[in-house]
Amino acid sequence: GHKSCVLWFTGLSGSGKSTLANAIDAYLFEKGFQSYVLDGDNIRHGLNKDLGFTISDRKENIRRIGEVAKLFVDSGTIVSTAFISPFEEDRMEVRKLFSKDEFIEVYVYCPFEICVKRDPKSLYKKAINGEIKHFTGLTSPYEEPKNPDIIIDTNSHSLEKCVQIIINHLKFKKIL
Ligand code: GGZ
Repeated sequence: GHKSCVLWFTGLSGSGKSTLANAIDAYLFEKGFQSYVLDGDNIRHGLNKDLGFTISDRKENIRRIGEVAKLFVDSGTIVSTAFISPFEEDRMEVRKLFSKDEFIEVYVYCPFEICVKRDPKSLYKKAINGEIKHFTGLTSPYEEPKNPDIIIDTNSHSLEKCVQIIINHLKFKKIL
């Protein structure tokens, strides 16, 4: 068996949050553990399709995702959330929904210039050309986590190494 928790990934667009969350999910599934990923695909297209990218919409986005993540943790699942979640205050509010060991904030660090270079969806290009308003890191702020439980540098480590760092943390914390 295993304990439930939320792996709360935060970082810039293109930093690797979804890639990492999905790789963790695949690892846990393979071990027979109960795991689920919340990301833009299943949240912003459904529950939160009324929300855009203004500061107040982002805050409400994160608040709702925190509540949904809590339901998953109550169900016994290890839930990985992959949202920019740019504001320290909002991440702190979500943390309060959980017990000390249930909320694991993972700062997916990647230098801004590298994210711009990666630009897998050409969103930075569009934002630089003014086609997308208030884009994180350009025209909307990203507040770095002050006290993350884990920092992962996706520019310096392979995906496999990043997964291993997180799995080791889960084992160290006796979640797995
Ligand atoms: C940032 C945007 C924006 C703007 C669309 N700013 O790289 P992606 O595409 O797949 O991830 C980004 C995602 C950000 O949504 P979140 O729900 O994670 O943001 S927040 O936590 O701040 O509410 C990006 C895409 O949506 N996207 N417009 N203006 N990212």
